[in-house]
Amino acid sequence: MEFLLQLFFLASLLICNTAIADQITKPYVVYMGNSSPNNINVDDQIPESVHLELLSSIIPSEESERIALIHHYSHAFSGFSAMLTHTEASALSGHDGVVSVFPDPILQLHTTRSWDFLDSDLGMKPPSTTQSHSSTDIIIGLIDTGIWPESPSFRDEGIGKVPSRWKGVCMEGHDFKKSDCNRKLIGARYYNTQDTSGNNKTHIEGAKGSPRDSIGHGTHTSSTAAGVIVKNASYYGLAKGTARGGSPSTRIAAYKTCSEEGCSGSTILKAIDDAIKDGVDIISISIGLSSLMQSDYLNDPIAIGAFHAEQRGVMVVCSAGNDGPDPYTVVNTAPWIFTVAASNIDRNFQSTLVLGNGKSFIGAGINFSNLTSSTMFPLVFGDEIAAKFTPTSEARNCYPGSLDYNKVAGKIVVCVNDDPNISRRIKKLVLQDARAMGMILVDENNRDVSFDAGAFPFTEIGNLEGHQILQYINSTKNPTATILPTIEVPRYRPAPIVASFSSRGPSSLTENILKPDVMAPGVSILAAMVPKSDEPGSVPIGKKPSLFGIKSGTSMACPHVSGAAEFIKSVHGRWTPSMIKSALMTTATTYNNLKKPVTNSSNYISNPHEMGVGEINPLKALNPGLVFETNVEDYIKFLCYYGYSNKIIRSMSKTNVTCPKTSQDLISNINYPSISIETLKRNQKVKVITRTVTNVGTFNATYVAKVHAPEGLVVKVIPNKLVFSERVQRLTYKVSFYAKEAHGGYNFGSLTWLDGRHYVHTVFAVKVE
Ligand SMILES: *[C@@H]1O[C@H](CO)[C@@H](O)[C@H](O)[C@H]1NC(C)=O
Ligand SMILES: *[C@@H]1O[C@H](CO)[C@@H](O)[C@H](O)[C@H]1NC(C)=O
Ligand SMILES: *[C@@H]1O[C@H](CO)[C@@H](O)[C@H](O)[C@H]1NC(C)=O
Ligand SMILES: *[C@@H]1O[C@H](CO)[C@@H](O)[C@H](O)[C@H]1NC(C)=O
Ligand SMILES: *[C@@H]1O[C@H](CO)[C@@H](O)[C@H](O)[C@H]1NC(C)=O
Ligand SMILES: *[C@@H]1O[C@H](CO)[C@@H](O)[C@H](O)[C@H]1NC(C)=O
Ligand SMILES: *[C@@H]1O[C@H](CO)[C@@H](O)[C@H](O)[C@H]1NC(C)=O
Ligand SMILES: *[C@@H]1O[C@H](CO)[C@@H](O)[C@H](O)[C@H]1NC(C)=O
Ligand SMILES: CC(=O)N[C@H]1CO[C@H](CO)[C@@H](O)[C@@H]1O
Repeated sequence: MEFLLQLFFLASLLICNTAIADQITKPYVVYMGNSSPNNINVDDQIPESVHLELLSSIIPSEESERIALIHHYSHAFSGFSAMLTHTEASALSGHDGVVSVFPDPILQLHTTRSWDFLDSDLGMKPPSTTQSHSSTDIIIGLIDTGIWPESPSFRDEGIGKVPSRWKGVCMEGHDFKKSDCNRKLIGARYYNTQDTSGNNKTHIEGAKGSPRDSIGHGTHTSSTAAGVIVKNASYYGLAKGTARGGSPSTRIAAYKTCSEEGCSGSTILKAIDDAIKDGVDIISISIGLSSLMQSDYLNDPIAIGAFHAEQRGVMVVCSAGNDGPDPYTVVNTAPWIFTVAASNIDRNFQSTLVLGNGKSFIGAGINFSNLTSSTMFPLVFGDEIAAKFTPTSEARNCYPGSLDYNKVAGKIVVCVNDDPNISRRIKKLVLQDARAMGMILVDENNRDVSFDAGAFPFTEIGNLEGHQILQYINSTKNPTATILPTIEVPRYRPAPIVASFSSRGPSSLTENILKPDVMAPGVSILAAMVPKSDEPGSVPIGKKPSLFGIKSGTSMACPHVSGAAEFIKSVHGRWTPSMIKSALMTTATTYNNLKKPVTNSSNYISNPHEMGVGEINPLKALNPGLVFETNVEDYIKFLCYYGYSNKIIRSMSKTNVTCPKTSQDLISNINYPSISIETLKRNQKVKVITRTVTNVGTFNATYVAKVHAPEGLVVKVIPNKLVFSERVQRLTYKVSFYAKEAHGGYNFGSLTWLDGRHYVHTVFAVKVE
């Protein structure tokens, strides 16, 4: 009896809870497909009243104050965001004309997992020779944390007047005036978003919004993508050189969608809608969903916005994410997005560790240490100086609260990194707070990305060196050490190397498109920064905060590709986004500066799931010979094969499509500049893939195919010779894969078209079962 009562009680609790849960409103995005046929001007707005009417049909009239839109999408696509209960959201998703309804996600900036990594430099050689005949009218939109307009990277001397087709605005806000925009920074918008209470929109709009960047991320990415040339830029003397964007004449429009807490998805979608309407050519987004949160393209605001941008000829370049090196971590993987992985550059920062016995070790790190090799300090291992009642397993990791402060002061402390939860930055703060003299971090995995410890002596070494140092500590009564100031190692080899943090393919949504697409510099990138000190000790004593900063992340790689795309667009003004993407992909290099295959950070030859088709080479991409055009019909086919209904695709494309058949296998056949096949069975007959290339080189070119395939995988190209003439500009060929003798798992290889002048390099990834 009692048992039954309890059950009853539990059940009523549950019912109660769901009832309450249903009263709770939270922000949702309601996506309603294309706004109008593509040829119609994006100015033709959908009136707000249309969306309000839809809302009022599902929100009870006694709660009419909730009939309000947070964002209203009306230019390139239709929809809105609003505060809804779960039930209302479900009701809406069944509504005619609604494509998808999903909770407004919080997306992350792709700088670093925390504010942990720090780095430097420009990997791209300045394409200045071709500047003379290039157009200066390219406009890039950066969806990011805003911009710090005073940076020398955004000066407008020598830049012509604002292109007349620009329809954007320079919004005024807190500490941001119209006059902060100029002929370089032509537009700036911000959005009031943090509508978590959901009740009073006007109240939130009163908050002190501004396009001004207070974090530094957007300023850094903008200057990498399109900053003007600034001579003698450096980070307190490090990484000294000329800072510049990919195409210094490009105009910048800043769309601020992120704060310290992250970026609201509904706001990013609004910014994309605005950027398309404003007239940008390229949108650069160094932001993404967490790799664990991806579930569907139509629940991902970047995928939705980018689809409509692509439809209207606006290119969207995105970062791949920083969740590597595990597989299936890449994000922003829709085929209409250009997905960028991160590599190091040919510059490294080293800070040398000297032991009392005279041995020295080269570690990685950026520091403004004032120590010298003539004075040694006591050296201890965190393990030996645990606080009372603290397990040594925590002390050896230098967790907050784990160390006996009395035994830390004045010493150099060795810490290990068994658990990635506590970042390098936290450990450094722990030791700094305990008045340690310096820190030696033993960490095999993150050494490729130099950590900026500011004025605190810091170095990071691998397990092998770590073991030797612990042995030295054991071997002597009074172990001592010192950490010398950071030196910069130019012309560092090998470079590029795939950065350890860079998210890896294959994509968790479909393995029939190869992702990431390409790799670009994203480790230790020097670019404009907001000159302020975030925490004590980050600015060297007696110096002013630096105008330039060193940062790492796929966030830093993405604007390098956006900059390269601007550069190509400035020379080939009529090329579509997919032609530019193809040019950058088929000319990418898979070799490093030692003329050896590119490796990952543990020295293995890297594969296309790590680096895509390779590191971009913007100069070569100007003259690719052949390009793969992926057009809107290809993307519509993709949506069909992926399994979306005719109704959804018709709504997204405003065309009367009827999907031919639905099979994820067919995705491999859309005209993409790389090939990926999710399953090829050993006992299967050949699998045939079709591709069409467009000749953008000279007439009368003849290309011959050359295949590189792993042992056992038979790859044939039919025909293996392509003859172009004045009349024949496009040619189609087939590639067949036969796996009877192939190794199980992913097989990687390439097919290159050669005409004596061009190498049109295409990569394939085939999973054999
Ligand atoms: C919203 O806030 C404004 C300004 O603070 C106030 O005047 C207004 O009455 C509020 N509206 C609601 C519905 O609470
Ligand atoms: C370059 O900057 C440094 C400080 O970082 C300064 O001392 C030096 O005079 C500058 N050189 C030129 C040519 O401006
Ligand atoms: C590098 O590649 C090897 C071989 O594919 C792999 O085992 C290793 O985990 C990779 N290392 C990193 C850091 O990605
Ligand atoms: C290094 O600089 C710090 C901060 O200015 C100072 O307290 C310390 O004594 C200096 N150390 C040496 C060895 O000069
Ligand atoms: C680290 O984080 C993971 C997942 O967030 C968690 O499972 C694990 O317990 C954490 N480790 C420690 C030592 O806190
Ligand atoms: C140092 O000594 C401790 C205790 O004697 C021992 O557990 C540890 O393995 C030694 N470490 C090395 C690197 O030899
Ligand atoms: C759309 O296509 C279907 C089948 O292909 C056809 O029956 C229908 O008439 C078409 N509708 C329009 C508006 O073209
Ligand atoms: C291409 O070949 C045709 C026929 O051989 C010739 O008439 C034409 O001049 C050639 N065009 C170029 C650009 O070489
Ligand atoms: C790389 C770098 O800036 N190193 C600095 C470390 O700190 C010493 C002393 O403050 C400077 O002389 C170095 O230039």
